[in-house]
Amino acid sequence: PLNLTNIQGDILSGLPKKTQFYIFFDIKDVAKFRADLVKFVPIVKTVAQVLKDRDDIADHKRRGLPGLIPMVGVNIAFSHTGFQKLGIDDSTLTPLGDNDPFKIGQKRDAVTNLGDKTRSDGQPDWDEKFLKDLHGIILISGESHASIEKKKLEVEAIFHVHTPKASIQEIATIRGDVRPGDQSAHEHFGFLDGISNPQVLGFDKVFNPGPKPVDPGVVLTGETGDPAARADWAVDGSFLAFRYLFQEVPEFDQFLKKNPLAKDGDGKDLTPQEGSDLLGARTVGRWKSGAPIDVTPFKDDPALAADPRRNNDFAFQGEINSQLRCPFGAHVRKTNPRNDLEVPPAPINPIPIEKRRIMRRGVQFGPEVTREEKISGKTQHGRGLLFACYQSHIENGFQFIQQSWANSKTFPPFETQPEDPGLDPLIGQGVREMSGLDPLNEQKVLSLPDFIIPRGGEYFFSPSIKGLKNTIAK
Ligand code: N7H
Repeated sequence: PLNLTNIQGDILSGLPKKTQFYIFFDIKDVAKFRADLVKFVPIVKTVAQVLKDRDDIADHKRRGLPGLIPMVGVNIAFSHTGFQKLGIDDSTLTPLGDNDPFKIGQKRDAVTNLGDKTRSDGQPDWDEKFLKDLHGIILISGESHASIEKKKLEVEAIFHVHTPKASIQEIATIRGDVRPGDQSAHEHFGFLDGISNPQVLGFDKVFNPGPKPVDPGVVLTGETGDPAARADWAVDGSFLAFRYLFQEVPEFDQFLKKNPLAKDGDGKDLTPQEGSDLLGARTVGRWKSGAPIDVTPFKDDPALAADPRRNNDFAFQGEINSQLRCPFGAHVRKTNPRNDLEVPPAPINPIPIEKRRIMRRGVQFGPEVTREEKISGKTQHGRGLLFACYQSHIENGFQFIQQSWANSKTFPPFETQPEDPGLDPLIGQGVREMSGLDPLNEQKVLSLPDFIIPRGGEYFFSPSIKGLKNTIAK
């Protein structure tokens, strides 16, 4: 069984997440940092502790007590340059050597593999702060701003930040917040998120119908299913791929408004509002409620969306080789093609997708859309997703999904279909064109503006507690 007291909490269970600080830091003084880390490790929240927190929250609710119980969680992860600075040999974390995404770092990967736009000097067109080397990230999450502010002061005190004895320097601190009210689990475009994450063997107790559970080594280094040999200290960790993704929400809404579908796939006339909603659902592959369009293609079904036994139970098999129910390029079909790859006769060569699964743990940042933005259709305030996902191999997970699936107009591959699927309409980088948005004219290609723009990121490794305590701290 997995040692849940050895694994950082965000990886398997997700830290409590109403509000989160992402603190990107540089190590200023290696000896001091390693000494300070001895005091920091005890406040790192493990999976076991997150599960205990959840029980406490459930108990609090059961007893009908008011408000939220104060609850914070702290995690830490390091980049390759961070390990270099610390003088720690991380070679078992980079099995691909000089091509390993962890080793080259996301700044270079963004330009060579991910397709991010570049500036004239060849750097990715990112926020300046992310063009520096970032040695690590500290995540602080909790139920209120007051709790995480307090925890941040505690963390800063441990590393003597703002004093001459400082062992780290904060390069950037970004606060993420779930959205208010009934939008709390929805991302900024309005779609329910966090429905489909891999169910992990040896960890999850209840398995809901959906993609088959994965070996723990798909997410955790050194566990069953991770093909790489890892040094002892590097076992039970996970790679954290972070992306600073801005979303142009008013522009997305205007696009849907300007291009409503006239009819659904049954030939039924739609009102402009219904036509725009269906178009939006077909870019994502789910309705805003979360209901998958592969199951309920032309009409939202909020009860289905809310039912964990049904809301992930689909595999694009309703109409093999067809975009009638769900476009090939729809975001959830691109990023988890399910039977498109796994089950003949649809795929040319069946390929298991287990090793492509990622554990998504992002949080929204930025304010709600204002009235002026709604009226003008133009973004005036930065907002989006602090995208974060865990996996045991970046080249199998995040990097592969972005480069080989989202950015590829011929994926998923079908022999019998004349049209290319096109890029992922939300995250695909390149010429964002996509077929299949109109269910009655699958070959029609629509061009889409860039609604999601990467402005930074890095690859980190989130070590086990033992790794932190025995190898990294001193
Ligand atoms: Fe995506 N969105 O609002 O449309 N994503 N995503 N994502 N995404 C998913 O099924 C979104 C991004 C995946 O197993 C849902 O839980 C936004 C990146 C994967 O069926 C919605 C951004 C990558 C899945 C969104 C963004 C992925 C997934 C449906 C950026 C990887 C699960 C909710 C701002 C490279 C697929 C759900 C599955 C689902 C949205 C980014 C991957 C609504 C707004 C960069 C693997």
